Amino acid sequence: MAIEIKKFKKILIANRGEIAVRIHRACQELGIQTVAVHSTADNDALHVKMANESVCIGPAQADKSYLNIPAILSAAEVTDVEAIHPGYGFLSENAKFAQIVEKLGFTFIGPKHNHITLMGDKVEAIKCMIKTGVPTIPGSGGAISDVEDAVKIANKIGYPVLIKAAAGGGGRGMQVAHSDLALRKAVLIAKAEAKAAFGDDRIYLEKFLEKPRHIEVQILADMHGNVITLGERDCSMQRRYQKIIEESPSPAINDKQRKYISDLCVKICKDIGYIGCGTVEFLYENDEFYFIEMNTRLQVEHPVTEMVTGVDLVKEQINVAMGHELRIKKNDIELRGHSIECRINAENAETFRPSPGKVTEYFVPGGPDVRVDSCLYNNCTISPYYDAMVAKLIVHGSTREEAISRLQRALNEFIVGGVDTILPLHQRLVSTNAFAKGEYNIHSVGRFIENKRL
Ligand code: MV4
Repeated sequence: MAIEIKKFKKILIANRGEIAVRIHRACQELGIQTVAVHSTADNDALHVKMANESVCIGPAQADKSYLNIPAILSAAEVTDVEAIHPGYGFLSENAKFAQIVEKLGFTFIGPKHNHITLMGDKVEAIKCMIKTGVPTIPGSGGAISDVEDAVKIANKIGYPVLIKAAAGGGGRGMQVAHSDLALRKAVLIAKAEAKAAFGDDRIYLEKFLEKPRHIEVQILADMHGNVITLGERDCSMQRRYQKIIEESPSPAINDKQRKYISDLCVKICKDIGYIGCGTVEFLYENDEFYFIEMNTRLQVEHPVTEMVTGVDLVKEQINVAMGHELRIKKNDIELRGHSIECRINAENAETFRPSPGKVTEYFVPGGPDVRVDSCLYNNCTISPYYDAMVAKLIVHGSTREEAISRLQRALNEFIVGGVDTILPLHQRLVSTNAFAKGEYNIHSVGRFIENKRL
């Protein structure tokens, strides 16, 4: 069957903040007009100022605006766009939204809704990976039927074990258990919590990995059967499931391991017929990789991949959605140098309390191989209603050492006045010996905050 090539003239960006700005920039370069949607709290937001048109879709609370499907669809109708880009968060992994967008004749700039559904169900995703031959963490390999089932599996794989919600993801609804007694209690708690949070009480069990790294692979796939991987990102520098520093390539793995996970990801995408951009997440411990989740969206940390591959992921994502073939078809894309991203949250660097308010001074670092993706401008206001991440500082260097010194230099130049940011935390983190050596895991930042050492 011939694939219809569409030419988008106008895209609605169903998001806010730095990612809405990022998507707008890609559209401009492709000669595509943009429509911003916004809440009343975002009347003066940068993404609204930059867009060619804008529509107010509701009050400040996200569920009444950025998550308001009828309001967003109405905005798409009245502005006569061909496509909707969901960004990350909000409606980006809402399969029902993707389905209704397509049903109304718009293009959803993302994967097919059935792939969002598949990967949103963590139990089904793991079953799919087992079928494809992707290594997963020893565990139940499916939903647990009852408490005794859980105890049996735990005794087979050994404690500690981790209980996860099938409808969870991103760390929501997890419980560690170190004994039969604790497990019996945790299963009941986890089920009740999953039921309350997701309306789905299915849970599954895995061996708890004590000191893993979080390594994820970026993929792109088109409608013509081409699948490419664009290297990996190491996202282990995180606090409470929120990544704060990401880098590519991972300082922990070698080229042979890189090729191994890349090949796994190509196989996954080909097996399920995945289209669009996506990320396959692995935990890495003791030289082994284990699949944990697949994200069916553009991610916050996509710029580090762009810096080492030279590929504009957002433009490529839009091109693929129009039915074009990927412009880069070889799978062994060239990875050049090293890139690191620091997420700049408007939070106190010690207490992590959000710090909304007016930005009274704003100076952005510059110089070679420094990039800032941000929604800030001088005298703008950071709203208390949304995520505290207001900017990302991304650097590139020919080596990891060069990238780190450039990052230190750029962090020192960065000024955000009037509100607290975690810039001082970043300065301390990237100046540790452990970070210089690339020796960190998912617990390192938490420990650093407590003991001032990685
Ligand atoms: C794990 C784990 C240890 N063992 N699974 C947290 C988010 C979700 N994507 C999976 N997560 C984890 N799964 C087993 N069997 C530790 C984590 C985890 C984590 C993973 C990635 C990045 C940050 C994390 C922070 C805490 C726990």
